[in-house]
Amino acid sequence: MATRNVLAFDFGASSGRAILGRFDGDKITLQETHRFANEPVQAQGRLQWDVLRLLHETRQGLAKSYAAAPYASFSIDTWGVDYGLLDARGRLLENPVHYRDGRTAHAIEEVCARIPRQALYARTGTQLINFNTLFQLTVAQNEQPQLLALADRLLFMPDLLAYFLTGEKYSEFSIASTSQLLSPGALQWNTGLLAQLGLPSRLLGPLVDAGARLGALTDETCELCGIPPAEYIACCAHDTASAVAAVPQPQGEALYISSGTWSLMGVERRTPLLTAPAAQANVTNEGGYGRSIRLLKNIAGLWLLQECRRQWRKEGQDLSFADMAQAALAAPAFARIIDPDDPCFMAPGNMPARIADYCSRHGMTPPQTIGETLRCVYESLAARYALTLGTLQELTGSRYPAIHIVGGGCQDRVLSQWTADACSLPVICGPVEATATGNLMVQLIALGELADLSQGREMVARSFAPVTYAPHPSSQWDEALARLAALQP
Ligand code: LFR
Repeated sequence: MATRNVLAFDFGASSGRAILGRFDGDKITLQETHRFANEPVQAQGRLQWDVLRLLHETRQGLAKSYAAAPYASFSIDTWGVDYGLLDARGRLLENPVHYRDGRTAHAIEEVCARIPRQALYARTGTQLINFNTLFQLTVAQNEQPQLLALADRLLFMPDLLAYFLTGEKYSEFSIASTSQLLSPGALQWNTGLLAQLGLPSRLLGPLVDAGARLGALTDETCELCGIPPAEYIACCAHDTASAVAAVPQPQGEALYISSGTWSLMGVERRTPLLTAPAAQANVTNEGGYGRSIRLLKNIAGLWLLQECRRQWRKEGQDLSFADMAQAALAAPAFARIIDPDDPCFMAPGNMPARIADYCSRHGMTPPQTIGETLRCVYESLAARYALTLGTLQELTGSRYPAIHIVGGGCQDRVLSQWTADACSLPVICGPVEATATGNLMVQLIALGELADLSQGREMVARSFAPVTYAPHPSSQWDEALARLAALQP
């Protein structure tokens, strides 16, 4: 069979990449054809995405990838919740605001004064996190009513970039499902909720499923890039949904951690779970491929490590992630534990200082060295995974035989081993490029190269050899879990 080439753009919170996939009918091979920084810009009191730079880099990626190998189609995935507003002529009205911007700090309380937490959860199935699009829009409505009045269409980040390139305005299901603007598990805007909150539903346009074939590059882009008009196919436009699509599931229902800036830990289901305990645990029901439900928990993942690294670099210490893992391994074990999900770690800033401050405030000796700080973060993350495992098992009534870790974070051997130890379960790592692979796989299904998701997952399993970690449970981990549980508010 002839090789079929497809192109994925995967935008993370700190970088973006173009990845060319070559499918030979059996396996897929990946080639990174373009990588670029995605640096948010603090301006006029707001942390903002430099969206035109991202558009420019996407075009570079389209051209460079075409030079590497002509591709049949391309697709885009990004992080969730953030959006741009277009006017009636389709012009972008302002830069999209970063979800870590502080403008939504009190938005949950404001909305929940009108709709109680439990009711909001039952009507959306979405975890209550202050950065959800629903809360961002509520703040925009209060602070910039003239902006919303001018706006004609809201597009989430991947849909916005696709619109710039193709001129087509759609909202893909998985990315829309991060917004808290959908009815639970449905391809349907929750217009009743929007009306109750005084938010304009007219901003919300047609919803499509992943796999929809949505047109081709505009003449403008073809000319600028010097390439013919490739087709745009919607993948699971939410990066986590693309990653989950690429979790190989050799033994049935799998528990996964999509490990990157965030660690998203969860399971795939057919229907949303909207029970009171689910609301209490604040797990989310996001959309996946084929209208599946990703029941998952957001855990502050490698963010803490990334921010520590950034701070130490500023101070003249340039550490690789491998150096950091080694430093953690060499430091004394179980000296202190933090809650990685504490709101004090959310915004960008001096993370080592915040960790030290957190330790002091909770009666622990602050870490004195880089190694001690890292050991604390690593152990706290593994312990948080283990507590979340317990929560998910309780909520679903299922026991899971293993944990699949996918994404860049699964290359961290120390974290993977400690996750196995803390959770007392085997950890199966890979693929590292799960998000891009899931993005490419959905294009191949839409093009008829693969029959369905299970064939796609078989292709993933054939293409990327997993790395497995056997658990070494210990009473020290049990104690660490108990200490973390006691820290929770
Ligand atoms: C991961 C991710 C998470 C989402 C967070 C913010 O990259 O997409 O799934 O909760 O970023 O959008």
